[in-house]
Amino acid sequence: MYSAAAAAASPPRRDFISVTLSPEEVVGASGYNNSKAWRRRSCWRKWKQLSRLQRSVILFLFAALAVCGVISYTSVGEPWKSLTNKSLDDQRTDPEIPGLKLANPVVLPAPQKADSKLGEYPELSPQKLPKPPHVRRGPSNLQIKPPWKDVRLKTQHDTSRIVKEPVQADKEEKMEKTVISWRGAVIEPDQSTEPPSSKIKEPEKPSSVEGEDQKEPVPINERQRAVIEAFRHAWKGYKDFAWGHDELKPLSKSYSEWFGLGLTLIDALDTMWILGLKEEFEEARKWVADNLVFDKNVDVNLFESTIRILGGLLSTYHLSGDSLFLEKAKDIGNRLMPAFKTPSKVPYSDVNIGRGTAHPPRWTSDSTVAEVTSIQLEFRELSRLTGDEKFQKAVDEVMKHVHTLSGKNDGLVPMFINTNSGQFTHLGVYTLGARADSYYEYLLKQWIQGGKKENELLEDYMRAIEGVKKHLLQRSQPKKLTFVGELAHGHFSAKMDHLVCFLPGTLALGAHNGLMADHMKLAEALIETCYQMYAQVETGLSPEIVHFNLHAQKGHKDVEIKPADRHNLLRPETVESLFYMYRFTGDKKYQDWGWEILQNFNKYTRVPTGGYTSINNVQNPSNPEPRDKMESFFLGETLKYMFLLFSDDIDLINLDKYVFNTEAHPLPIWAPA
Ligand code: DMJ
Repeated sequence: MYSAAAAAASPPRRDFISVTLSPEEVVGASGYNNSKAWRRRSCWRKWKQLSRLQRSVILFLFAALAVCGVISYTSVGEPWKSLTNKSLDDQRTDPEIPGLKLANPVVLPAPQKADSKLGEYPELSPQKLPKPPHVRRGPSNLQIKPPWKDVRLKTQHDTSRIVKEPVQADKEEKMEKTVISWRGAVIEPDQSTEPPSSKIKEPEKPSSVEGEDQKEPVPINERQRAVIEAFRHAWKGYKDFAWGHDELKPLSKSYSEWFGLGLTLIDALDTMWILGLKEEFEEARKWVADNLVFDKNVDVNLFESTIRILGGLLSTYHLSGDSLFLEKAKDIGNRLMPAFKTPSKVPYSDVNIGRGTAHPPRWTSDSTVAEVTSIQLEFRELSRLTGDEKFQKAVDEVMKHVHTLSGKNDGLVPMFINTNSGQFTHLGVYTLGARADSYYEYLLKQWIQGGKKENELLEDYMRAIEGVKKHLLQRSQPKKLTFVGELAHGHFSAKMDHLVCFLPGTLALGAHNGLMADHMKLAEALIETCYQMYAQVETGLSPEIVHFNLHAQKGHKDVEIKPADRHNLLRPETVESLFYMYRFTGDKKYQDWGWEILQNFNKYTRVPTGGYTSINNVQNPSNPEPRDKMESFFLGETLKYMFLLFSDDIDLINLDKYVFNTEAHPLPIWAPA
């Protein structure tokens, strides 16, 4: 474990070079004569006295030094340039929370040509953050080690990786260099510009088998052990009373069905893998092999089944290398495709996976914006793995369409979109909570997944964050917490869903990937707020929705809770953001906050006979009113992010290699072609 104090106390390591001088070389031994002519003569004499071999060695050393000098100049040059640029960028931003300085409306500069005015914008470079104190052991092509040795690598792919033809490479090089710039962040898609979809030719291998490294497993710590214990307790309830069903009802010792597809089991597969729960994983795998059948006359929600089932199967395939999960992923992916058969190609919300028919909800022909724009990571990855373009084409089309739509407010999107017209509906209401949240998350994450080449995604993301700063940020009283409110037809509401707490993590991820430094500052402020949404409540657990006080009133905290909003569904967003914040800053307070939250989950939501339950009243510690339901995301997300938060091993799902979908299923970042 890292200790900043210990590091500061330990003396710096010193290296010594010993030089032996002959007596006449010692100053004073032969008298001091420092004339230029004497020094030149003496050097030449020395040189002549050397043997031929000695002279060759010295000349060779000089040549080697010169080569090293040239190499190190070029590699030091870039970071130096970006550091200089970063400080320029910093000068342009507000020293506090830049978003609160709303006086200057931000305008997205028109795309610049690479050769014009480039000097005006700092180059995009990974933000320099204090190095976190994590253990890094050796190279890590494989970020995560299988939790046991006899791992079954059942992959049946014998296909080779795509080999880029020289002609294509040449073509790319000659392409016009378009530069996307956003107040200082400049993206030069120099080798890019071709949409990834057109490059899909052959299936890819799972990331787990691409490069086995020799990394030793990092021992788990006490807090991680506590997460494992919590997981086992939850799993016991599921196994005893809900095995193979969607969700556990831990109090009534029964289950509820949503799609009838073993939702909790599938959502939890990769968590078990990451936590190293071999037996549990094997048992669950057997259920998938023997019982998971998608040929069922059942309506499923496209978004929910994509992020939980398709996402869960894909990530488990990557981690385990077991082709069973890819086969199942292909099956469900194909069965979800009818959703895209709409006049506008904006998908319907529901699909009957047995009949191959899709439809919107009964009362409307609208879909939710977050739902149609947060299925992309999964479908794109399915195309990459299968070599079948149709999945990616369908979801990319939705993004391209949404990119061009009117009705946005400085990058902020309405909550509904019509599947016939393809237009936004219910205009004028903007939130980062329910129905819009993961639209923003997936803009950034798709850009990262695709190797940071798809400029429209980045452009939309950057514009949206500026929109958040301009329209939705406010400060509460008395603690001056920065929060993200909502805008309804020009009226600001100080309401914030717990769902919005994904945002600090996403902002931090963007900053880690080279976006503006003020995103990180905003992330720091917002995660503090999300933590306060727990800390200021009687049970230490956040309600579903809070309202912030904009005016100081005696005896009032920052956070107000309405009776209808005081439930807690065991949601992950705050823990998720704590995980990102700890990974990128190494600040242990984030782990401590997560630890508090875990203890409060144990105190108020744990059911003695197995499982955890959502509660109705976070304000009543003596009776939090259990709701009798354990959501699948408690195992899929909340406990997984807890475990990762408490880990000091940055290779345990390395964030430069994996991107998490919105249900915490890690998918590989595509390597550059
Ligand atoms: C999850 O299904 C996903 O995180 C989704 O993006 C939002 N809702 C739940 C968790 O709260």
